[in-house]
Amino acid sequence: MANFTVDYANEAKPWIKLSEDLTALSLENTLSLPQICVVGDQSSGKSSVLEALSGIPFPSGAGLVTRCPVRLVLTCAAAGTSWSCLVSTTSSSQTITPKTPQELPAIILRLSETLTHGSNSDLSADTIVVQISSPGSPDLILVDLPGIVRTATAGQGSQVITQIDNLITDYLKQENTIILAIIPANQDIATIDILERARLVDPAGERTLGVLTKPDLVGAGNEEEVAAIVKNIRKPLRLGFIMIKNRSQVQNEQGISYQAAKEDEELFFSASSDLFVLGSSTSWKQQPSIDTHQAIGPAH
Ligand SMILES: Nc1nc2c(ncn2[C@@H]2O[C@H](COP(=O)(O)OP(=O)(O)OP(=O)(O)O)[C@@H](O)[C@H]2O)c(=O)[nH]1
Ligand SMILES: [Mg+2]
Repeated sequence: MANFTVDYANEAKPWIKLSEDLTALSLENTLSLPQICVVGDQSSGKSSVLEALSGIPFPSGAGLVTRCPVRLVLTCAAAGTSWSCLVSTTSSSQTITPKTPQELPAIILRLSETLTHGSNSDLSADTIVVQISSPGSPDLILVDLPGIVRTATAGQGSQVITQIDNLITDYLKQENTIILAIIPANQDIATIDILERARLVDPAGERTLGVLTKPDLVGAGNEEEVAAIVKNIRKPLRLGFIMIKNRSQVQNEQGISYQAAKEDEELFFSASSDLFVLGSSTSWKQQPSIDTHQAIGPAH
């Protein structure tokens, strides 16, 4: 395992460096860089999954929250170096240096507002780049994207739908993008088109993983249907599905910590494995955690 980690880090580092150089030149989307992207409907829980995966807090909540791509570039620093972070955008030379991860959501929201010229219903294809360097961190690029919008709401022009569509397609079609297709478990999967969109760009299913969110909101009587998805029966994917429970809106408002949310998730799954008729297999509850929250920064 240690060898794998060292080999992986050696292989990933030049890519991360290339990504930084291309981003500085606003060319990050012209070459296909290895990266993990979260895609799915608005409010499906994309940013929450990214936060659970990286340990880095992202803005999340009701309505249209993520309004431009947020590229999180994690690099492993030499032992003894302290946590450092630099936030920038691809459309300006302004940089911000947060002291702790907890400052990030507010900074990201502020920059989103600048990129969308103060309109909270608008979107921007300009990217917010968060570069974090810390000893013990994996070398990884994760991208948070705005959600798919089907109908424009008050204050949004209909061009928003096409704008998001094009933005998502630009990321999906890159051959080195791992697609985390985020699907709320409390919605009928027949109404979710992200799997079809992923299939168009990844017909062999080599880089698409299904992630079911909000299992705590599944309506009574629908558990078997959800279990059939997790067991890869209902909408089979080559890489299958995992299920993850993140903070609810109420827990967000209560400000419960990352650690407390993880414990709550553990409790939820141990109490509801019978409910979802998932049997003794443990693969369904393995999370895509890269266990970075301790390595990446001060506890939060
Ligand atoms: N109950 C419950 N709520 C969740 C879960 N995951 C996310 N949420 C809530 O769902 C809402 C949307 O979560 P986000 O992570 O912001 O979703 P998103 O897909 O990034 O949203 P946009 O960026 O606006 O498209 C928030 O209020 C979260 O607290 C979950 O597993 N269970
Ligand atoms: Mg989001």
